[in-house]
Amino acid sequence: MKTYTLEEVGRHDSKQNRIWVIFGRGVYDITEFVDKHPGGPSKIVMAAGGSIEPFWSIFANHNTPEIQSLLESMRIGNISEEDAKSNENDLYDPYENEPARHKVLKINGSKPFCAEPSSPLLVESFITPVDFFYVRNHLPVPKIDLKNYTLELAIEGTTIKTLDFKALTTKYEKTTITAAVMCGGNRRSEMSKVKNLKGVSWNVGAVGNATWTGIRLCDVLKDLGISEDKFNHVQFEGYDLDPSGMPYATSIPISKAMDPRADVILAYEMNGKPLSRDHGFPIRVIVPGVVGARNVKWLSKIVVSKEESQSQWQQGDYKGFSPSTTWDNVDFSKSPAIQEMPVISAICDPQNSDVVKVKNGKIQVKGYAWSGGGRKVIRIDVTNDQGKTWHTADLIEDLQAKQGRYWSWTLWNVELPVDKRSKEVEIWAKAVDSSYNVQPESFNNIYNIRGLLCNAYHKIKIKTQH
Ligand code: MTE
Ligand code: MO
Repeated sequence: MKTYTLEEVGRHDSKQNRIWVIFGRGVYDITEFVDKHPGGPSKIVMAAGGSIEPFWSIFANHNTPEIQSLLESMRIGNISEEDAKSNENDLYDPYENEPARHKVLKINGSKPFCAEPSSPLLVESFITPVDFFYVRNHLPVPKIDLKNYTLELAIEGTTIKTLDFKALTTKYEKTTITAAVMCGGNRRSEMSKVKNLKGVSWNVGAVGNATWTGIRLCDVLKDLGISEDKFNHVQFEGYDLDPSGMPYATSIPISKAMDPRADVILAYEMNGKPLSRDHGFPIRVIVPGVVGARNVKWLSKIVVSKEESQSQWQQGDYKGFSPSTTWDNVDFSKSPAIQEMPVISAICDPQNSDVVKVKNGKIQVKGYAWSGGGRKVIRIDVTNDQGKTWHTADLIEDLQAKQGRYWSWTLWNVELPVDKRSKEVEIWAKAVDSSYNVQPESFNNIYNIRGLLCNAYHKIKIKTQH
Protein backbone atom coordinates (compact mmCIF):
# COMPACT_ATOMS: atom_id res chain seq x y z
CA MET A 1 0.00 0.00 0.00
CA LYS A 2 1.06 3.57 -0.63
CA THR A 3 2.60 5.72 2.08
CA TYR A 4 1.38 9.29 2.49
CA THR A 5 2.60 12.23 4.54
CA LEU A 6 0.32 14.02 7.03
CA GLU A 7 0.60 17.05 4.81
CA GLU A 8 -0.69 15.11 1.78
CA VAL A 9 -3.62 13.73 3.74
CA GLY A 10 -4.36 17.25 5.03
CA ARG A 11 -4.96 18.50 1.49
CA HIS A 12 -7.84 16.04 1.04
CA ASP A 13 -10.32 17.91 3.15
CA SER A 14 -13.25 18.62 0.84
CA LYS A 15 -15.43 16.82 -1.68
CA GLN A 16 -13.59 18.47 -4.60
CA ASN A 17 -10.21 17.31 -3.30
CA ARG A 18 -11.74 14.08 -1.93
CA ILE A 19 -12.05 13.45 1.77
CA TRP A 20 -9.32 11.45 3.48
CA VAL A 21 -9.00 10.60 7.15
CA ILE A 22 -6.42 8.88 9.32
CA PHE A 23 -7.06 6.13 11.86
CA GLY A 24 -4.03 4.54 13.49
CA ARG A 25 -1.57 4.25 10.64
CA GLY A 26 -4.28 3.81 8.01
CA VAL A 27 -5.31 6.42 5.44
CA TYR A 28 -8.91 6.17 4.25
CA ASP A 29 -10.79 7.82 1.39
CA ILE A 30 -14.28 8.31 2.79
CA THR A 31 -15.61 10.65 0.07
CA GLU A 32 -18.38 8.30 -1.07
CA PHE A 33 -19.40 7.42 2.47
CA VAL A 34 -19.82 10.95 3.82
CA ASP A 35 -23.44 11.39 2.72
CA LYS A 36 -24.37 7.99 4.11
CA HIS A 37 -22.90 8.65 7.55
CA PRO A 38 -25.72 7.88 10.03
CA GLY A 39 -24.51 10.74 12.25
CA GLY A 40 -24.87 13.19 9.36
CA PRO A 41 -22.31 14.40 6.79
CA SER A 42 -21.39 17.54 8.74
CA LYS A 43 -20.04 15.55 11.69
CA ILE A 44 -17.79 13.23 9.72
CA VAL A 45 -16.50 16.07 7.56
CA MET A 46 -15.03 17.69 10.69
CA ALA A 47 -12.37 15.01 10.58
CA ALA A 48 -11.54 15.64 6.89
CA GLY A 49 -7.81 15.68 6.22
CA GLY A 50 -6.91 14.59 9.75
CA SER A 51 -7.27 11.89 12.34
CA ILE A 52 -10.73 10.63 13.29
CA GLU A 53 -9.43 9.27 16.60
CA PRO A 54 -10.26 12.30 18.78
CA PHE A 55 -13.80 12.21 17.38
CA TRP A 56 -14.13 8.53 18.11
CA SER A 57 -13.02 9.18 21.66
CA ILE A 58 -16.18 11.26 22.09
CA PHE A 59 -18.47 9.33 19.77
CA ALA A 60 -16.98 6.19 21.24
CA ASN A 61 -19.81 4.00 19.98
CA HIS A 62 -17.84 3.93 16.68
CA ASN A 63 -15.19 1.63 18.03
CA THR A 64 -16.91 -1.60 16.97
CA PRO A 65 -15.65 -4.39 14.71
CA GLU A 66 -18.47 -3.63 12.25
CA ILE A 67 -17.47 0.02 11.84
CA GLN A 68 -13.75 -0.79 11.84
CA SER A 69 -14.24 -3.19 8.94
CA LEU A 70 -16.38 -0.66 7.08
CA LEU A 71 -13.54 1.83 7.46
CA GLU A 72 -11.01 -0.80 6.38
CA SER A 73 -12.93 -1.26 3.11
CA MET A 74 -12.08 2.37 2.29
CA ARG A 75 -8.35 2.13 3.03
CA ILE A 76 -6.05 3.60 0.41
CA GLY A 77 -2.73 3.48 2.22
CA ASN A 78 -0.68 4.31 5.30
CA ILE A 79 1.11 7.21 6.87
CA SER A 80 4.79 6.73 7.65
CA GLU A 81 5.73 5.28 11.01
CA GLU A 82 7.32 8.59 11.99
CA ASP A 83 4.21 10.58 11.12
CA ALA A 84 2.06 8.10 13.00
CA LYS A 85 4.13 8.71 16.15
CA SER A 86 3.95 12.48 15.90
CA ASN A 87 0.19 12.21 15.35
CA GLU A 88 -0.22 10.37 18.62
CA ASN A 89 -0.68 13.33 20.92
CA ASP A 90 -1.69 12.69 24.50
CA LEU A 91 -5.41 12.32 24.00
CA TYR A 92 -7.31 13.18 27.13
CA ASP A 93 -10.38 11.09 27.80
CA PRO A 94 -13.48 13.30 27.54
CA TYR A 95 -15.29 10.66 29.59
CA GLU A 96 -13.05 10.94 32.65
CA ASN A 97 -15.66 12.98 34.58
CA GLU A 98 -18.61 10.62 34.31
CA PRO A 99 -20.78 10.14 37.43
CA ALA A 100 -20.97 6.87 39.38
CA ARG A 101 -23.79 4.55 38.33
CA HIS A 102 -25.73 1.78 40.04
CA LYS A 103 -24.47 -1.63 39.03
CA VAL A 104 -28.03 -2.84 38.47
CA LEU A 105 -28.09 -0.94 35.17
CA LYS A 106 -27.27 -3.05 32.14
CA ILE A 107 -24.85 -1.13 29.98
CA ASN A 108 -25.74 -0.95 26.28
CA GLY A 109 -22.96 1.52 25.53
CA SER A 110 -20.40 3.01 27.88
CA LYS A 111 -19.07 6.05 25.96
CA PRO A 112 -21.53 7.73 25.64
CA PHE A 113 -23.26 6.01 28.54
CA CYS A 114 -26.48 4.15 27.71
CA ALA A 115 -27.98 1.75 30.22
CA GLU A 116 -31.29 0.26 31.35
CA PRO A 117 -32.59 -1.75 34.30
CA SER A 118 -33.80 -5.34 33.95
CA SER A 119 -37.48 -5.53 33.07
CA PRO A 120 -38.74 -7.30 36.25
CA LEU A 121 -37.11 -4.57 38.33
CA LEU A 122 -38.63 -1.90 36.10
CA VAL A 123 -42.21 -2.85 36.99
CA GLU A 124 -41.57 -3.29 40.71
CA SER A 125 -42.67 0.27 41.43
CA PHE A 126 -44.97 2.84 39.84
CA ILE A 127 -42.33 5.53 40.41
CA THR A 128 -38.94 4.45 39.06
CA PRO A 129 -36.11 5.08 41.55
CA VAL A 130 -33.55 7.49 40.11
CA ASP A 131 -30.75 4.92 40.28
CA PHE A 132 -32.77 2.44 38.19
CA PHE A 133 -33.97 4.99 35.64
CA TYR A 134 -32.48 4.32 32.19
CA VAL A 135 -29.75 6.69 31.01
CA ARG A 136 -29.35 7.80 27.42
CA ASN A 137 -26.44 10.17 26.82
CA HIS A 138 -25.06 11.14 23.41
CA LEU A 139 -21.93 12.88 24.72
CA PRO A 140 -19.88 13.13 27.91
CA VAL A 141 -21.83 14.32 30.98
CA PRO A 142 -20.98 17.99 31.55
CA LYS A 143 -19.72 19.00 34.98
CA ILE A 144 -21.79 21.94 36.12
CA ASP A 145 -21.23 24.08 39.19
CA LEU A 146 -24.58 25.37 40.44
CA LYS A 147 -22.98 28.72 41.37
CA ASN A 148 -22.03 29.33 37.76
CA TYR A 149 -25.11 27.83 36.10
CA THR A 150 -27.01 30.10 33.73
CA LEU A 151 -29.88 29.64 31.32
CA GLU A 152 -29.98 31.87 28.26
CA LEU A 153 -33.33 32.89 26.76
CA ALA A 154 -33.28 34.00 23.14
CA ILE A 155 -35.62 34.97 20.36
CA GLU A 156 -34.10 33.83 17.07
CA GLY A 157 -30.46 34.97 17.19
CA THR A 158 -30.87 37.53 19.97
CA THR A 159 -30.40 36.74 23.64
CA ILE A 160 -33.10 38.48 25.65
CA LYS A 161 -32.03 37.47 29.14
CA THR A 162 -29.78 35.19 31.11
CA LEU A 163 -31.05 33.77 34.38
CA ASP A 164 -29.12 31.97 37.09
CA PHE A 165 -30.43 29.00 39.06
CA LYS A 166 -31.70 31.10 41.95
CA ALA A 167 -33.57 33.53 39.70
CA LEU A 168 -35.21 30.68 37.81
CA THR A 169 -36.32 28.81 40.88
CA THR A 170 -37.60 31.79 42.85
CA LYS A 171 -39.14 33.88 40.12
CA TYR A 172 -41.55 31.25 38.81
CA GLU A 173 -44.12 29.09 40.53
CA LYS A 174 -42.97 25.63 41.52
CA THR A 175 -44.94 22.73 40.09
CA THR A 176 -44.74 18.93 40.14
CA ILE A 177 -45.92 16.44 37.54
CA THR A 178 -45.59 12.68 37.21
CA ALA A 179 -44.47 11.64 33.75
CA ALA A 180 -42.82 8.79 31.92
CA VAL A 181 -39.84 9.48 29.69
CA MET A 182 -39.22 6.96 26.92
CA CYS A 183 -36.44 6.76 24.37
CA GLY A 184 -37.52 6.63 20.71
CA GLY A 185 -35.40 3.49 20.40
CA ASN A 186 -36.98 1.59 23.30
CA ARG A 187 -37.44 -2.12 22.32
CA ARG A 188 -35.10 -1.67 19.34
CA SER A 189 -33.46 -5.06 19.94
CA GLU A 190 -36.71 -6.75 18.85
CA MET A 191 -37.00 -4.71 15.65
CA SER A 192 -33.39 -5.49 14.76
CA LYS A 193 -34.40 -9.15 14.34
CA VAL A 194 -36.33 -8.19 11.19
CA LYS A 195 -33.30 -6.69 9.46
CA ASN A 196 -30.05 -4.92 10.30
CA LEU A 197 -30.47 -1.44 11.70
CA LYS A 198 -28.33 1.15 13.40
CA GLY A 199 -28.75 2.20 17.01
CA VAL A 200 -28.21 1.34 20.66
CA SER A 201 -29.70 -2.12 21.28
CA TRP A 202 -32.36 -1.36 23.90
CA ASN A 203 -34.47 -4.03 25.47
CA VAL A 204 -37.80 -2.89 27.01
CA GLY A 205 -36.16 -0.74 29.72
CA ALA A 206 -35.49 2.56 27.93
CA VAL A 207 -38.40 4.07 29.88
CA GLY A 208 -39.00 5.23 33.41
CA ASN A 209 -41.73 7.02 35.34
CA ALA A 210 -40.81 9.77 37.79
CA THR A 211 -42.11 12.89 39.48
CA TRP A 212 -40.56 16.04 38.07
CA THR A 213 -40.55 19.32 39.97
CA GLY A 214 -39.70 22.60 38.34
CA ILE A 215 -41.16 25.64 36.66
CA ARG A 216 -43.53 25.80 33.73
CA LEU A 217 -41.95 26.57 30.38
CA CYS A 218 -45.07 28.56 29.41
CA ASP A 219 -44.50 30.92 32.38
CA VAL A 220 -40.92 31.56 31.31
CA LEU A 221 -41.96 32.12 27.69
CA LYS A 222 -44.85 34.40 28.68
CA ASP A 223 -42.29 36.61 30.40
CA LEU A 224 -40.53 37.09 27.08
CA GLY A 225 -43.68 38.75 25.79
CA ILE A 226 -43.74 36.73 22.58
CA SER A 227 -46.78 36.08 20.48
CA GLU A 228 -47.33 32.42 19.65
CA ASP A 229 -48.46 33.28 16.12
CA LYS A 230 -45.13 34.79 15.11
CA PHE A 231 -43.05 31.69 15.87
CA ASN A 232 -43.29 27.96 15.27
CA HIS A 233 -40.77 26.20 17.47
CA VAL A 234 -38.98 26.34 20.80
CA GLN A 235 -35.43 25.02 20.67
CA PHE A 236 -33.43 23.65 23.59
CA GLU A 237 -29.66 23.35 23.91
CA GLY A 238 -27.69 21.36 26.47
CA TYR A 239 -24.31 21.99 28.10
CA ASP A 240 -23.00 18.74 26.62
CA LEU A 241 -20.86 19.56 23.59
CA ASP A 242 -19.58 17.55 20.63
CA PRO A 243 -15.94 17.84 19.48
CA SER A 244 -16.77 20.87 17.33
CA GLY A 245 -18.34 22.65 20.30
CA MET A 246 -21.92 22.08 19.13
CA PRO A 247 -24.36 21.30 21.94
CA TYR A 248 -26.93 18.49 22.03
CA ALA A 249 -30.05 20.31 20.83
CA THR A 250 -33.62 19.65 19.72
CA SER A 251 -36.93 21.51 19.51
CA ILE A 252 -40.67 21.15 20.05
CA PRO A 253 -43.60 22.96 18.38
CA ILE A 254 -44.42 26.27 20.04
CA SER A 255 -48.04 25.21 20.53
CA LYS A 256 -46.80 22.47 22.86
CA ALA A 257 -44.35 24.79 24.62
CA MET A 258 -46.92 27.54 25.30
CA ASP A 259 -49.84 25.31 26.29
CA PRO A 260 -50.23 25.31 30.09
CA ARG A 261 -52.11 22.00 29.79
CA ALA A 262 -49.16 20.36 28.02
CA ASP A 263 -47.28 20.60 31.35
CA VAL A 264 -43.87 21.20 29.76
CA ILE A 265 -41.55 22.00 32.62
CA LEU A 266 -37.98 22.97 33.31
CA ALA A 267 -37.33 20.40 36.00
CA TYR A 268 -34.74 20.70 38.75
CA GLU A 269 -35.95 17.81 40.90
CA MET A 270 -36.61 14.16 40.09
CA ASN A 271 -38.56 12.14 42.68
CA GLY A 272 -38.21 15.01 45.15
CA LYS A 273 -34.41 15.34 45.00
CA PRO A 274 -32.15 17.60 42.93
CA LEU A 275 -31.57 16.08 39.49
CA SER A 276 -28.66 13.64 39.33
CA ARG A 277 -25.84 14.37 36.90
CA ASP A 278 -26.91 11.63 34.49
CA HIS A 279 -30.47 12.92 34.36
CA GLY A 280 -29.61 16.55 33.63
CA PHE A 281 -28.31 18.42 36.70
CA PRO A 282 -29.19 21.12 37.44
CA ILE A 283 -32.08 21.68 34.98
CA ARG A 284 -33.64 19.65 32.19
CA VAL A 285 -36.73 19.96 30.05
CA ILE A 286 -39.57 17.51 30.55
CA VAL A 287 -41.96 17.39 27.60
CA PRO A 288 -44.53 14.84 28.75
CA GLY A 289 -45.94 12.50 26.11
CA VAL A 290 -43.13 13.34 23.68
CA VAL A 291 -40.15 11.22 22.62
CA GLY A 292 -37.26 11.21 25.13
CA ALA A 293 -34.91 12.99 22.73
CA ARG A 294 -36.75 16.32 23.18
CA ASN A 295 -36.35 16.22 26.99
CA VAL A 296 -33.05 18.11 26.87
CA LYS A 297 -30.80 17.62 29.89
CA TRP A 298 -28.23 20.12 31.30
CA LEU A 299 -30.28 22.91 29.72
CA SER A 300 -28.15 25.88 28.65
CA LYS A 301 -30.35 27.80 26.24
CA ILE A 302 -33.94 28.19 25.03
CA VAL A 303 -34.52 29.78 21.63
CA VAL A 304 -37.93 30.84 20.34
CA SER A 305 -37.81 30.59 16.58
CA LYS A 306 -39.62 30.28 13.29
CA GLU A 307 -37.43 27.24 12.62
CA GLU A 308 -36.91 23.85 14.16
CA SER A 309 -33.55 23.16 15.78
CA GLN A 310 -31.03 22.59 12.99
CA SER A 311 -29.15 20.01 15.07
CA GLN A 312 -28.38 16.50 13.90
CA TRP A 313 -30.80 15.15 16.55
CA GLN A 314 -33.70 17.14 15.13
CA GLN A 315 -32.86 16.98 11.42
CA GLY A 316 -30.87 13.81 10.79
CA ASP A 317 -32.12 11.42 13.46
CA TYR A 318 -35.24 10.53 15.49
CA LYS A 319 -37.44 10.27 12.39
CA GLY A 320 -39.46 7.36 11.04
CA PHE A 321 -39.26 5.84 7.54
CA SER A 322 -40.85 3.19 5.34
CA PRO A 323 -39.58 -0.36 5.84
CA SER A 324 -38.16 -0.14 2.29
CA THR A 325 -36.09 2.96 2.97
CA THR A 326 -32.37 2.12 3.10
CA TRP A 327 -29.26 4.08 4.09
CA ASP A 328 -28.62 4.54 0.36
CA ASN A 329 -31.92 6.22 -0.46
CA VAL A 330 -32.95 7.83 2.83
CA ASP A 331 -33.84 11.53 2.72
CA PHE A 332 -34.15 12.81 6.26
CA SER A 333 -35.72 16.08 5.10
CA LYS A 334 -38.81 14.14 3.93
CA SER A 335 -39.89 12.84 7.35
CA PRO A 336 -41.05 14.96 10.27
CA ALA A 337 -39.19 14.75 13.57
CA ILE A 338 -40.81 12.37 16.05
CA GLN A 339 -42.70 14.28 18.75
CA GLU A 340 -45.70 12.60 20.44
CA MET A 341 -45.14 8.87 20.79
CA PRO A 342 -47.45 6.05 19.68
CA VAL A 343 -49.07 3.54 22.05
CA ILE A 344 -46.72 0.85 23.34
CA SER A 345 -46.56 -1.88 25.96
CA ALA A 346 -44.13 -4.51 27.16
CA ILE A 347 -44.25 -7.73 29.12
CA CYS A 348 -41.65 -7.30 31.87
CA ASP A 349 -42.09 -10.19 34.27
CA PRO A 350 -41.54 -12.97 33.29
CA GLN A 351 -38.86 -12.27 30.70
CA ASN A 352 -38.32 -14.11 27.44
CA SER A 353 -37.10 -17.71 28.01
CA ASP A 354 -37.70 -17.63 31.78
CA VAL A 355 -38.88 -20.81 33.49
CA VAL A 356 -42.16 -20.00 35.23
CA LYS A 357 -43.92 -21.94 37.97
CA VAL A 358 -47.59 -22.65 37.27
CA LYS A 359 -49.82 -22.17 40.32
CA ASN A 360 -53.41 -23.45 40.29
CA GLY A 361 -53.18 -23.73 36.51
CA LYS A 362 -52.21 -20.08 36.12
CA ILE A 363 -49.18 -17.87 35.62
CA GLN A 364 -48.74 -14.24 36.66
CA VAL A 365 -47.69 -11.75 33.99
CA LYS A 366 -46.72 -8.11 34.60
CA GLY A 367 -45.75 -5.22 32.38
CA TYR A 368 -46.14 -1.56 31.50
CA ALA A 369 -48.00 0.40 28.83
CA TRP A 370 -47.89 4.01 27.74
CA SER A 371 -49.06 6.31 25.00
CA GLY A 372 -47.82 9.73 23.90
CA GLY A 373 -49.68 13.03 23.79
CA GLY A 374 -51.36 12.51 27.17
CA ARG A 375 -53.54 9.71 25.79
CA LYS A 376 -54.67 7.32 28.49
CA VAL A 377 -54.01 3.61 28.26
CA ILE A 378 -57.54 2.22 28.40
CA ARG A 379 -56.87 -1.50 28.04
CA ILE A 380 -54.18 -4.16 27.87
CA ASP A 381 -55.01 -7.37 26.06
CA VAL A 382 -52.86 -10.42 26.70
CA THR A 383 -53.03 -13.79 24.96
CA ASN A 384 -51.22 -17.09 25.26
CA ASP A 385 -52.97 -18.86 22.39
CA GLN A 386 -51.96 -16.61 19.49
CA GLY A 387 -54.99 -14.40 19.84
CA LYS A 388 -57.79 -16.98 20.06
CA THR A 389 -58.48 -15.77 23.60
CA TRP A 390 -57.56 -12.36 24.96
CA HIS A 391 -57.36 -11.70 28.69
CA THR A 392 -57.83 -8.17 29.98
CA ALA A 393 -55.15 -7.05 32.44
CA ASP A 394 -55.72 -5.14 35.69
CA LEU A 395 -54.26 -1.66 35.56
CA ILE A 396 -52.26 0.42 38.03
CA GLU A 397 -52.47 3.98 36.83
CA ASP A 398 -52.01 7.59 37.90
CA LEU A 399 -55.37 8.35 39.53
CA GLN A 400 -54.55 12.04 39.78
CA ALA A 401 -54.04 12.49 36.04
CA LYS A 402 -56.43 14.92 34.37
CA GLN A 403 -58.36 14.37 31.15
CA GLY A 404 -55.98 14.26 28.16
CA ARG A 405 -52.94 14.59 30.43
CA TYR A 406 -52.03 10.97 31.17
CA TRP A 407 -48.28 11.46 31.24
CA SER A 408 -47.45 8.51 33.51
CA TRP A 409 -47.12 4.98 32.34
CA THR A 410 -49.68 2.37 33.34
CA LEU A 411 -48.51 -0.81 35.01
CA TRP A 412 -50.56 -3.96 34.47
CA ASN A 413 -50.83 -7.51 35.62
CA VAL A 414 -52.87 -10.50 34.55
CA GLU A 415 -53.30 -14.16 35.43
CA LEU A 416 -53.15 -16.42 32.40
CA PRO A 417 -54.63 -19.92 32.52
CA VAL A 418 -52.16 -22.41 30.99
CA ASP A 419 -52.74 -25.91 29.75
CA LYS A 420 -51.54 -28.69 32.09
CA ARG A 421 -49.57 -30.37 29.31
CA SER A 422 -47.88 -27.23 28.02
CA LYS A 423 -44.10 -27.01 28.29
CA GLU A 424 -43.66 -23.78 26.46
CA VAL A 425 -46.04 -20.81 26.38
CA GLU A 426 -45.95 -17.89 24.02
CA ILE A 427 -47.38 -14.67 25.45
CA TRP A 428 -48.40 -11.57 23.51
CA ALA A 429 -49.45 -8.19 24.90
CA LYS A 430 -50.96 -5.16 23.21
CA ALA A 431 -52.23 -1.87 24.60
CA VAL A 432 -55.10 0.33 23.46
CA ASP A 433 -55.10 4.07 24.14
CA SER A 434 -57.93 6.57 24.57
CA SER A 435 -57.95 7.34 20.83
CA TYR A 436 -58.40 3.59 20.26
CA ASN A 437 -54.94 3.45 18.75
CA VAL A 438 -53.60 -0.05 19.08
CA GLN A 439 -50.14 -1.51 18.64
CA PRO A 440 -49.25 -3.12 15.28
CA GLU A 441 -49.07 -6.92 15.34
CA SER A 442 -45.52 -7.38 14.14
CA PHE A 443 -42.30 -5.54 13.50
CA ASN A 444 -42.08 -6.60 9.83
CA ASN A 445 -44.15 -3.72 8.52
CA ILE A 446 -42.90 -1.01 10.87
CA TYR A 447 -39.19 -1.78 10.47
CA ASN A 448 -37.09 1.35 9.90
CA ILE A 449 -33.33 1.82 9.47
CA ARG A 450 -32.84 3.67 12.76
CA GLY A 451 -34.94 1.25 14.78
CA LEU A 452 -37.33 3.87 16.18
CA LEU A 453 -40.99 3.61 17.27
CA CYS A 454 -40.68 -0.09 18.09
CA ASN A 455 -44.23 -0.57 19.31
CA ALA A 456 -45.35 -3.91 17.85
CA TYR A 457 -47.09 -6.44 20.14
CA HIS A 458 -44.60 -7.64 22.67
CA LYS A 459 -44.18 -11.40 22.23
CA ILE A 460 -42.21 -13.66 24.56
CA LYS A 461 -41.79 -17.40 24.99
CA ILE A 462 -41.41 -18.97 28.41
CA LYS A 463 -41.03 -22.49 29.77
CA THR A 464 -43.53 -23.70 32.32
CA GLN A 465 -42.95 -25.83 35.38
CA HIS A 466 -46.04 -27.64 36.64
N1 MTE B 1 -30.18 15.95 26.57
C1 MTE B 1 -28.88 16.23 26.38
N2 MTE B 1 -28.42 17.45 26.69
N3 MTE B 1 -28.02 15.29 25.87
C2 MTE B 1 -28.48 14.03 25.53
O1 MTE B 1 -27.68 13.19 25.07
N4 MTE B 1 -30.42 12.51 25.36
C3 MTE B 1 -31.85 12.54 25.07
C4 MTE B 1 -32.63 13.26 26.17
N5 MTE B 1 -32.00 14.50 26.51
C5 MTE B 1 -29.86 13.73 25.71
C6 MTE B 1 -30.68 14.73 26.27
C7 MTE B 1 -32.46 11.23 24.87
S1 MTE B 1 -32.30 10.54 23.32
C8 MTE B 1 -33.23 10.62 25.81
S2 MTE B 1 -34.03 9.17 25.48
C9 MTE B 1 -33.40 11.22 27.15
O2 MTE B 1 -32.65 12.42 27.31
C10 MTE B 1 -32.94 10.26 28.22
O3 MTE B 1 -33.12 10.80 29.49
P1 MTE B 1 -32.52 10.06 30.75
O4 MTE B 1 -31.08 9.76 30.48
O5 MTE B 1 -32.73 10.99 31.90
O6 MTE B 1 -33.31 8.78 30.92
MO1 MO C 1 -33.46 8.60 23.20
